[in-house]
Amino acid sequence: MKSDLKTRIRLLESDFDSALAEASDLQALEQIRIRFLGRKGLLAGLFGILGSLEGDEKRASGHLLNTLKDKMNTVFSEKARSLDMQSHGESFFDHSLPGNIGYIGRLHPLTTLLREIKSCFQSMGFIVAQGPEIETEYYNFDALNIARGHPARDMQDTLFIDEEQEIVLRTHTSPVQVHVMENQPPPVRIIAPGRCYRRDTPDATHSPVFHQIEGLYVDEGVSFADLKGTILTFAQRLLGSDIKIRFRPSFFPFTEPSAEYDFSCLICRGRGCRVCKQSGWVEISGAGMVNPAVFDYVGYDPERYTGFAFGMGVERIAMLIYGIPDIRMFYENDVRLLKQF
Ligand code: 2U9
Repeated sequence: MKSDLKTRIRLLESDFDSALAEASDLQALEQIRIRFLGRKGLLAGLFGILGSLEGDEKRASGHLLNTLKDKMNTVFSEKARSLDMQSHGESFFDHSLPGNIGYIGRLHPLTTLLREIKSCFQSMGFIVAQGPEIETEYYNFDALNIARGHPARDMQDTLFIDEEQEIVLRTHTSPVQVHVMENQPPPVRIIAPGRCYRRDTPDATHSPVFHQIEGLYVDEGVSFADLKGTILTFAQRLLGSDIKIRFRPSFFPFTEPSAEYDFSCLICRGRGCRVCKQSGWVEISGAGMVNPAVFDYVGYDPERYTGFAFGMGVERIAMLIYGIPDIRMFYENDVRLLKQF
């Protein structure tokens, strides 16, 4: 009897679902109500059997039957409402159902980080400057004291649009600073964010297209200490007040003296870990005092004005912050990555 009643309950549910699915009008539905839910219907018949059971068996089967009764009444009512609305030429829509929120789009992690970096410098009085991504060799190289024959200018590193016309895809956003200085006297306090292009074979740390933010501050009396204070303030506003910075001597044609700057490791905060190879430091980018030769190109008096400049690769910082192992992941539009931000 026990397994018989539970089996009959399952069969009744299956027969009811099939009959309801086939019902196409209110008359057919009424027949189903009488057959399954009526006072002398199939469901009432199973409750009759219940009366002959005892103890746990009776409790378990009673629970199954009451659950089935609630379900049959609910789906029957929804079917009746649907057929009733159809008979009036309306389609049934249960407005009490939860909304289908779907997938809410998000900003790309590079966009978010670009906005955060810009905000750090804007809070220090820097203004965002934009410029063309297709540049002449003059603005991308010559005006930055990058002489003809310099390795950065050859075909290995630069994407030429028109070699004869000396048109290139900019390899950094430095040309933007040149345009700004050509068009205004000091003080200049700008950051130049944007896409840059290099003839690089894509791998885990190189991409032909990447994002840079460069900065430039030119005025009377600007010093290397101002550069260090600006980079430190940026690092701590972006990554936390415990972050430290350090500068190491370097060389760039457009800055003298030049330096590379490091942040204390974003992960271990300077204690040493796999990311910083136990050094406690991660290299970020380069900076320096603007080379007076650059001022000559834009007509600034190097006896009166000094300035500092810095660069940074946005993908590199994003990979450190978010722990992304491969730069190419930023451009694959894989929702499995983008949904995590
Ligand atoms: C002007 C004068 C000087 C911008 C600078 C760097 C150092 C630097 C890149 C290295 C790879 C950024 O991380 S990266 O993508 N750049 O290290 N850039 S100083 O100096 C300028 C810019 C404009 C007129």
